[in-house]
Amino acid sequence: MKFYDCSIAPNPRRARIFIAEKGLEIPKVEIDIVGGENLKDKFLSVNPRGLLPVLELDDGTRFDETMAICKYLEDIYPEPPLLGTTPVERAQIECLQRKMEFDGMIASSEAFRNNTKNESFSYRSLPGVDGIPAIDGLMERGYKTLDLFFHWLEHYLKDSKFITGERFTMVDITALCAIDFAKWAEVEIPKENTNTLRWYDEVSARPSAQA
Ligand SMILES: N[C@@H](CCC(=O)N[C@@H](CS)C(=O)NCC(=O)O)C(=O)O
Repeated sequence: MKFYDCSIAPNPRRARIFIAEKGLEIPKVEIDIVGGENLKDKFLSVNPRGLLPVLELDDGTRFDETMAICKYLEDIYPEPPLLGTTPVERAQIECLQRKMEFDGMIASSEAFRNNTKNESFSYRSLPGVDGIPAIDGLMERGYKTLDLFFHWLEHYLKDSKFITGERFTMVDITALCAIDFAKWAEVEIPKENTNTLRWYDEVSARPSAQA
């Protein structure tokens, strides 16, 4: 297997943390998104949409979505389980994983990528080859959605150690990466969200968070 990575980017980080939690060593190929390497022919022959991460199998099969990569690895390496162990748990984790991704990851992306004053990214409202110019209203929607993300995250963490209960899962990985991504748009965990702050310190201290 081969993992096409970008060490500073939030979606590759989700997959990297997942891989580290599984204790796997997968050879990495670093692609420089800031320098535009993902939009050059060499990488476009790997993923024509110019997006990272990508997992390539030894037979050349490729997966270019973070969750597809994680689901594949969970099937092949079930321990420790990060996507649930029963049909009910898997469905519950899927519900929350999607909420963290849409309200956290995508909202951070909207807030960061639609800032017309940020010259490095304002010309790329969408990542990859489909980049379109920044759209002001999307930045505002991103910030408003992040408020809701933090509100609901605090609610989920009120009575449990991790977001879905007593076990660390993909939901925690996506939420952690979304929070660190939100900092790019200068949004931090609200000071009064004490459960989220407690959880954030704990998950950030896991060795996988440094992967
Ligand atoms: N839905 C994809 C999103 C992938 C994505 O947006 N990747 C970003 C890095 S976090 C990217 O490749 N950006 C390239 C760019 O900005 O041109 C996934 O979950 O893997």
